[in-house]
Amino acid sequence: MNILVIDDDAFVLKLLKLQLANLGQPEAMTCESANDALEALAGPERKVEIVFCDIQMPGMDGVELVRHLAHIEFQGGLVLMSGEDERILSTVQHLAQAHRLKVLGALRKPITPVQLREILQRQASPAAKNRGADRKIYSAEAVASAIENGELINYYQPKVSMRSSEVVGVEALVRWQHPRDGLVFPDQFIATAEQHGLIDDLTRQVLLNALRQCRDWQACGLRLSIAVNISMSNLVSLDFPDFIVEAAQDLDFDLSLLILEVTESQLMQNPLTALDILTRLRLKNITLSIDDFGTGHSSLTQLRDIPFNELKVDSGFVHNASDNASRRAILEASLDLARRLGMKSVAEGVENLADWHFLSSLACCDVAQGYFIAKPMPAPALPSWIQEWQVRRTGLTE
Ligand code: G
Ligand code: G
Ligand code: MN
Repeated sequence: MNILVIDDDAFVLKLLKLQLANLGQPEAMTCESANDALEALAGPERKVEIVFCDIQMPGMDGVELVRHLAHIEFQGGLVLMSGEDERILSTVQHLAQAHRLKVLGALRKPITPVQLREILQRQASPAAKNRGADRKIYSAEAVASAIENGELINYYQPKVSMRSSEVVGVEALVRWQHPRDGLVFPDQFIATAEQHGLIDDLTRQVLLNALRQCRDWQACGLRLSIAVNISMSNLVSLDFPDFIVEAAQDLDFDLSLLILEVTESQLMQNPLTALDILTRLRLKNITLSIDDFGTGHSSLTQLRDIPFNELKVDSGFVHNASDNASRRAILEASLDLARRLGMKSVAEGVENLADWHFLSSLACCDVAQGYFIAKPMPAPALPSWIQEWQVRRTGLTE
């Protein structure tokens, strides 16, 4: 493997080179400065597959290097190293991921042989090749025809009550059943739909499918709420609430079961129109949920100005909150905020038993959602999942 190690500390370079040699990688290049490294990366040599990079360096530091790597569209894996505090390290990791770099690890020094081996395996695995920059993004024409041909289907992720552990509802998450590429995820086409005026058609189709599905479940005795994601770009046509009301009337659907999850990934273009639409949706007894709370523009200003009645704490504050002081403080404050504003609270990203137990111990969260409970699934899989959950939940509440 073609590896490049960058650290201003010559001893660290020597040590890492030795450790890599012990793992069958004797050829690693080393650089004492980020400037030298950028030169090496631009050079005619073989393509570098992994960069190990110290964050704290005189001259160009790790944050600047990340910016340059993004600029040259570095396709390899990146490992960040630091002797600094954990929060700086994880901030740089987020920065690199936001730049769509493929981060293989963020490690405190000294790095152990076990950690190194894991990093090398991660880069070698085929899954790594499908992540990050290689992800296919579809054209507007392709997305438009997917909508037209009915190739979009909903997956559903269950939500359970923290008090009783009973299933209370599902969130609809759109997927594209692509005729050649298989199941395509929303991060590969939602942004395109938003940018090319297709999001309204897309959302309307997701909504109709969700309402129909929810009504069918009701007919078999499953009364579940249904949450649908809408984007700010849906809040520009004033007839959006009327469309929903009509659809619900046609299907004889009780709108108190509908939740609309609003994420503000971009700023509102027309705040007055958005507020008009959102307020009318509330008047029609639809629940309005502020999604990914605490991230992006999903903030306190929105809470103050928009009549939300549910708050979804972003998974970034929920998963691993028990052993991370900042996550924990933000999670607790968000749940408290929801309670004081008379809103229902939902915690996203409950990934494991520790997350579940920690959330239970806080005793102020209404609903939980996450891989620990269930991953998003196609509609026909839900009834048998519910049966499994009935067994599993008894062990959790005892
Ligand atoms: O599992 P998941 O990959 O489904 O979803 C990724 C992101 O796509 C999430 O932020 C989710 O809110 C968003 N998303 C999923 N379905 C829809 C949808 O129907 N409309 C919009 N606007 N966003 C969606
Ligand atoms: O932005 P929104 O909250 O709508 O996004 C939901 C997204 O979160 C979907 O992509 C869904 O697949 C994902 N998701 C659901 N549960 C978990 C979880 O426990 N952990 C993580 N990392 N993602 C989750
Ligand atoms: Mn959501």
